[in-house]
Amino acid sequence: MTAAKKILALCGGVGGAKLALGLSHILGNDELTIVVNTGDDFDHLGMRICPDIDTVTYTLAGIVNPETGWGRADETGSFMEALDTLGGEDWFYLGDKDLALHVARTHRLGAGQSLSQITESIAKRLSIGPRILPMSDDPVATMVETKTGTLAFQHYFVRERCEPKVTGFYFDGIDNAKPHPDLLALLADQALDSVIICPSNPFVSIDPILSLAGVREALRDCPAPIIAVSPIVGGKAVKGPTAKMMTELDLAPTSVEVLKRYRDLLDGFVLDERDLDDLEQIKSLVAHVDVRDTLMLTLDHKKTLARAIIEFSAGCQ
Ligand code: FO1
Repeated sequence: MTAAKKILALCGGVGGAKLALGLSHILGNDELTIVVNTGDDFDHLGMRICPDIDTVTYTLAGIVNPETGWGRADETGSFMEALDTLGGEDWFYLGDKDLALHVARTHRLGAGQSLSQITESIAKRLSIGPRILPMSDDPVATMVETKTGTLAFQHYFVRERCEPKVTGFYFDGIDNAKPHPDLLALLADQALDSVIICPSNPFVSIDPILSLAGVREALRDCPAPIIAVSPIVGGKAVKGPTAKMMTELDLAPTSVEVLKRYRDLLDGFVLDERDLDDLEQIKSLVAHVDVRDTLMLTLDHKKTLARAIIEFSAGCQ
């Protein structure tokens, strides 16, 4: 029998959730904790919406919409149709089943439960094994600075379809938000085997987690190897605006630039096999490099990549 592992994954929405799903298949339930960005969270139509937590939850429960990567599979749209008829705000799509989660969460928050308690109880109801942990129980809101003004994240991402040109980001509430205590405890745990930064957007998915008070310091002091998986494949983001944001910020849309965001923290970096042009430069920036097919189109791909990453991280000490 092999010894139990202790793996911490830091994750945003769709891309990160794919690797989290792979990890959940090859690790035991108690071996994996997934800390999720909450900077995308917002209040909408009187409800608290937590897109990245919900994407990870639905993905691990096997009920995510396979076409979008967010929301639920086999969804219906009666609520949106009725809302539209009444002239309600319909730019943010809320399927009927998905709606139940937002209503339940908002109700429980109003009754005084914390986001992490609610997330844990919903995960249990959906028979999810690994622990899904919001980065913080305190509200943090990612704000996108653009050439045409500052936008709340979902307004930029969904309502404006990522069209405005990005000039910067900040995280409203970050100074008053405490990282979830279990995140700090895990980072200080001598038994932790590795920290995996999932292939998520470095600016709006991972940076909010790293910007919480004490998290960067805890990562620097963490005894376990820290590795990041590039969200860039073939010079493009698999999904979402990562590459577009990089270009607008005058950064080349490459894995090298992603690596530079975390360079002070990393022991290892996983580069996609389509980005071999970056290999030499990456080798000069980080101690350990692994080259893989990171596209994760099927469950088998997700499991294969997850297994390879666990093995790679074990050699990054
Ligand atoms: N993304 C969209 O592009 N359009 C939507 O209407 C939309 C609705 C939505 C509802 C619930 C949810 O959990 C996620 C939703 N997303 C939608 C995805 C989400 O806003 C983004 O993928 C993330 O915030 C970026 O990680």
